[in-house]
Amino acid sequence: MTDRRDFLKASLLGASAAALGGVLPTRASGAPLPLTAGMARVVSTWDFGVPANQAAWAVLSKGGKALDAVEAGVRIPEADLKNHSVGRAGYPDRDGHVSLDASIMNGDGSCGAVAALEHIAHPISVARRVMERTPHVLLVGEGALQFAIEQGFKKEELLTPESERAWKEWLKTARYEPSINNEVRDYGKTGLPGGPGNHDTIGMLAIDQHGQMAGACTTSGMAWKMRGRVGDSPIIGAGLFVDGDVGGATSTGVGEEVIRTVGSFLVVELMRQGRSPQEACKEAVMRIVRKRPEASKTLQVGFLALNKQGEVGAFALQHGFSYAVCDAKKQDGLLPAASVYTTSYT
Ligand code: SD4
Repeated sequence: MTDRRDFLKASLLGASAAALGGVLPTRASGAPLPLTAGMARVVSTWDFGVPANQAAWAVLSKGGKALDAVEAGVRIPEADLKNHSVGRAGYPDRDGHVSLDASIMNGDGSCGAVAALEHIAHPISVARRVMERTPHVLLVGEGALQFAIEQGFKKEELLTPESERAWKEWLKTARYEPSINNEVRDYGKTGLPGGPGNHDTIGMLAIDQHGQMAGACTTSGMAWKMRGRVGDSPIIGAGLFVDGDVGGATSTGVGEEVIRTVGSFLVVELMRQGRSPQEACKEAVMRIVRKRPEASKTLQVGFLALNKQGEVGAFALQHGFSYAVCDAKKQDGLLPAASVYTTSYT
């Protein structure tokens, strides 16, 4: 029964991948094959991962470092005024403040993060400075802002007129209902990075030509969240984890569920025990299903993983999670992830 369901889902996914102009399937799952030594690859969450990967690829293809690539890559959606779930123009909290979370991690275990950071358009670059210029891993709120300003980052108003309008519209009901973004979106076709939903994080993982790995994760978090709320994205082990001996993982969706299961760390540890990236992502999602069987039906969580051989896997609770893959063969691949629950395309 399960096999038949999986088979049907795999066929549908293959068809969707073709429709999206994705990477040509090289395995039954549609995921690209492992890399040979000296080749680079970058993967990231959602359709806005396509242009982000291209910026990362500009670094990787010249022999640059994975760490520089992931920072450069995720700065693209952070700067995108049409993207309301990452960086500048992110939707605010319920009190109208845009507050951003980000983390960055190297395969050698060095990492940095910022949470509830306001007024700075590129939290990922502040996270990198935390990693490289402080003895700490995570700075939050006022302290993170003070550090950013000391480091020369510009203090700006991040609430755009469009985001402000959306927030005022939301205030009419003020109901907090994270939506499941399960439209299969294509960045190029819809022109709607971030889509109509009220959340979506970019998580990016890269392996460079020297075999080094790094990851980055950045978000404005759940739209209309409580002031001071921090999600999984800046929590090392939850929204992002990279161990160069094994691989990396990142997550998107309702961060509370990912924090409860320390999701990205779990995915990497499962890979360490021999699971493929796909199997590891699926098991991390199933952990949420088993712990919270009812809640898991109504919310989205997706994991994306890249092991040190360059194999890629992704899995989500709900249908509609997509991930972008970029390497020397294809720079604009977008693939739909397999999921536990299948809801209809809208
Ligand atoms: C958070 N995980 O703050 C982020 C939001 C997100 O898709 O990824 N949404 O909980």
